[in-house]
Amino acid sequence: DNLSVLGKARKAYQPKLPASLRNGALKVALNKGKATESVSDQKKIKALFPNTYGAPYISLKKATKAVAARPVNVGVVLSGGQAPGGHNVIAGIFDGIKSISPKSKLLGFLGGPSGLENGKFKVIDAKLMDAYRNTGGFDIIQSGRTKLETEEQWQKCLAVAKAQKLDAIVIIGGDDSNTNAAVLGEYFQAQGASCVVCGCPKTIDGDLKNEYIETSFGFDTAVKTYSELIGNIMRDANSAQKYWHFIKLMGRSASHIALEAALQTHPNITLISEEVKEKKMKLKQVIKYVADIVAARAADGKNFGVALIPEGLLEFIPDVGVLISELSEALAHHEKEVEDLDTAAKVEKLSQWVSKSSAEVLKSLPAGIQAQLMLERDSHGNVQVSLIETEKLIIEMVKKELKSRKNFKGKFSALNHFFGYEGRCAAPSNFDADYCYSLGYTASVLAYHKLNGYMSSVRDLTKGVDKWVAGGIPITMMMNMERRHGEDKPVIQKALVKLDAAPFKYLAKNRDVWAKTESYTYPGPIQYWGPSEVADQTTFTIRLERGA
Ligand code: FBP
Repeated sequence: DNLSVLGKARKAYQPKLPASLRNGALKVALNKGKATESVSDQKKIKALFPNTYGAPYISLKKATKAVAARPVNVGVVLSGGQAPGGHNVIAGIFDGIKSISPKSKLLGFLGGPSGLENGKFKVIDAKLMDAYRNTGGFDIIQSGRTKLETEEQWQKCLAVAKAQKLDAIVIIGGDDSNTNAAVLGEYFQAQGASCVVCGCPKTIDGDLKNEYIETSFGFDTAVKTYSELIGNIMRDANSAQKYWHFIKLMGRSASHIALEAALQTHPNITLISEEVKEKKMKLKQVIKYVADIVAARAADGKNFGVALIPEGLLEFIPDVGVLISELSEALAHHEKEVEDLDTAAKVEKLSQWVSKSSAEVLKSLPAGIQAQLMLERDSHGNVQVSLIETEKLIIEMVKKELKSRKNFKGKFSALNHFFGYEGRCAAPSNFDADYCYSLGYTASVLAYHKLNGYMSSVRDLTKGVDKWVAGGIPITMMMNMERRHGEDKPVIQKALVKLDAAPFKYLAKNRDVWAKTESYTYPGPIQYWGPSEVADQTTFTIRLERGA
C-alpha cells in the first residue's frame, strides 16, 4: 500500500473524547438551557426562521442509563476549502451512530453541497472509514463551493433526504455553509420533514468563532504547518544574512493566521489587515511602515529579515479596497468589452468606469498586480485573494521607496513566498484530530435527538480533552443581518481579528523589539507523540483569548 511509515503509525491513533461522550452516544443526557436570541436583528431573524429560531443551547453530559437504540441514518457534506481534520469529523459521526446501532448508515455526499443537491453519494463503511482516520484532506468524498440558496435546490435536497430515509444531514463548513445549513434546516421543518440539518465549524481561516465556538477546526494544524516553515526560513535568513523574506499567509479576509504565526515565530514585520483598516492606512503608508523597518535594520548592518503578510490585506487598505469593489462593479457590467484586451488596454478602459482616485491607485500599481486585480471574480463575486501576489507588490513598492530615500545605504534583496494550500491538508495535529472527532461524535448525538439547525460545539478547549464540554448551539443564535449583493441577508457574523483582544495586544506589545532583533522562535514540525505539552499544545490565540 501507499502508506508512509508515519501514516501507518498515525492510523492507529485513537482520538480522545470528552468524558461526557466516552460511554457511547446512547449514554448521553441533554442539558437544555434557556431559549436563545440572535446576536442582533432579533426581530428580522425570528421572522426568517419561524420554526427554528430561539431553540435552547444544549450541553451533553454522561448518563448512566442508555436511551433506546435505533438505527440513525446520516448524510455528510464537506463544504468549501479543505481544513485538516475533516476526515476525523466524519469518523466521529461514524463511530457515534454505530455506537447507537450497528445498523446505522453514513452516506458521504460527493463533491460538496452539489452532491447533496444531486443525490450523488457513497456509503461510508468501516473499511473506507478506517483508511481515512487521522489523515488530512477531504479526499474521502471531496469538497465543493456550491451554495444551497434557492428553493429549487432545497426541494432537491429534501427529495434526496426522503429517498435515503435520512435522520440528519451534517454540513461541515465555514460561516456561509453553516448559514446555509440553518436555512436548509428551517425549510425542512417548514415542509414537515423528519430529517434535521446540523453544522460543524470548519475553516483554517479561524474566522468562524464566537462565545460558543472557540475555534474552527483546521486552524491549529494549518498555522502550525506554516509556522514550522516560517521558523525554518528565519533560521536561513539569520544564517545567510542577505535576504528579506516576504511571506504571504492564507486567510481570505481575517488575519488570524498571520497573527497566530507571528505569535509562534516572532517575525520582524507582521501586517494585520484589521489594524490597517482601523488606522485607515493608505497603500503608501503601509509601504512606508515596512520600508522604515527595513531601513532601521539596514542602519544596524542587518540587510535581512522576515515579514508576514495576510492574504486579504489589499481589500482592507481603504483606497485599494474601494478600487477592488469599483473594479468588481465595472467588470460585472462591462465584462465583454474588456475580455480580449491586454493589461494596459484593460487598465485604460476600466479607468473610465471607476472613480478618479481609484483610477490613480490602479495606475500606480505594477502591471502584474493590475492584471491580478482584474481577474474574473469567484461565484460569490469576490476577488480571489489567493491569486493576488500581494507579497510581490509590497516588495516592488518597498524597493522603489527605498531607492527614493537618499539616506538609505543598505541592500534590499527580497524573496517572496506564499504559504496556503500546503497547510490545508496536513495530517491533523493531536488537537485537531481530537477536536474534530469530538465534533463529529457530538453531531451523532444531535442527529439521534433530531436537533434541527444546530452547530456541533466543543468548548473549554484549553482545559484538556477530559474536561471539554460538548453540546449544540442553535445556528440562528450566531446570526445578524448583513448587506450581500444588494440584499439584506441573515448570516453568521464573521469573526475578524479584534484589536482590543489579548492576541493582537501581545503582538503590539512585542513587535518593536521583534522588528529590530532576531527574536525568532522555531516551532519545528507538528509532533504527534511525546510530552503532552509538546504534542497536545493549543494555539497562542486560543490560550490568550481564554486567559489560559
Ligand atoms: P473556507 O473559508 O471555505 O474554509 O476556505 C478558506 C480558504 O483556504 C481561504 O483561506 C482561501 O482564501 C480560499 O479558501 C482559497 O479558495 P480556493 O480553494 O477556492 O482557491
